[in-house]
Amino acid sequence: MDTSKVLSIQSHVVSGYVGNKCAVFPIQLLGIEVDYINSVQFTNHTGYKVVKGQVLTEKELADLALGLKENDIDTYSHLLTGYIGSPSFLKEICNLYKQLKDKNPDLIYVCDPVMGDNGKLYVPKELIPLYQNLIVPFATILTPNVFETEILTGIKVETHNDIWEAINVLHEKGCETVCVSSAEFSINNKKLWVFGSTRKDKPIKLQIEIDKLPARFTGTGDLFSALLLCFMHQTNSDLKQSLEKTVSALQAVLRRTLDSLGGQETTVKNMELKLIQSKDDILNPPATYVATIV
Ligand code: ATP
Ligand code: PLP
Ligand code: PXL
Repeated sequence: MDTSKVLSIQSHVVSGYVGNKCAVFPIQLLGIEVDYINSVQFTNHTGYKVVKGQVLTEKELADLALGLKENDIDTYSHLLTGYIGSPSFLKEICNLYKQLKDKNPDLIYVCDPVMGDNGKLYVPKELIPLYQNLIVPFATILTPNVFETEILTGIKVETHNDIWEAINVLHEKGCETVCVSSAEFSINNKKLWVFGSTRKDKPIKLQIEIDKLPARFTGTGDLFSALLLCFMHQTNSDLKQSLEKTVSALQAVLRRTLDSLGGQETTVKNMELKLIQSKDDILNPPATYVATIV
């Protein structure tokens, strides 16, 4: 029996799909147990004109961690984190990581170091050194985008070579597996690239080229990290298969989301991911993308 259990700490939205709403369904569908802490409870993601709701404080997170510990229900195989809005909350996540690691030395930490995109930082800059010093050395799998890769390493990424150099720096800082979840290069703005590298057991470097769809989605980074966690587990950490399945399932979700528009113009509401409707593609990703070994 699979005794794996994930603890996912991410946003909850009442309506729509980001954060835990993107992560919990695929993880359960793929047969892994998941407990989840909602770092915020908002009506919807922040791209809508109004956002109402509550933010969990670091003290409240510490309280939940203590409750799990005191009942001896804090044994997890995986910790998954995404968008974190404040330095003090990130520090409390580090404390919780230590608690879970003490309980299970084989704990796998999948961290999406959400800080920004396209040259724009959307978290307080005080989070940067915390990710650099407290998270990168401990993350088993890190899923930054290209901008976050630059911030974490100080390397300006303009070419594929720069990506590999930056990924090596992250490995040297202690991170076992790095997957750059999306990168664009000015030389070809119709393509997106995903890069993956592991230095564990059998080191491998991979890339996948994706045709960029003509739309802006929300929640795709969160879905990427959740799927990668599941497929790494399912394939016994075969990074090539895991990246291929992750990208293939994700692209199927995005295509279904676009197809559902049936020609209507895109709105923030009709661009919510068609995640539930894509359950078969998540369960058995079509073999549409093949990773190139670099
Ligand atoms: P994070 O900030 O969480 O690290 P990210 O910025 O890398 O995430 P996205 O840019 O949303 O997240 O990309 C994640 C994945 O979503 C990509 O690997 C790609 O498969 C898919 N994706 C996102 N937008 C598009 C698009 N317009 N066309 C095709 N694929 C897309
Ligand atoms: N603002 C907040 C509060 C977020 O949580 C996020 C997501 O990570 C963003 C902005 C960025 O969203 P996107 O990845 O769609 O640019
Ligand atoms: O995926 C990112 C995300 C997470 N959490 C909240 C968001 C968003 C993106 O907009 O608004 C609350």
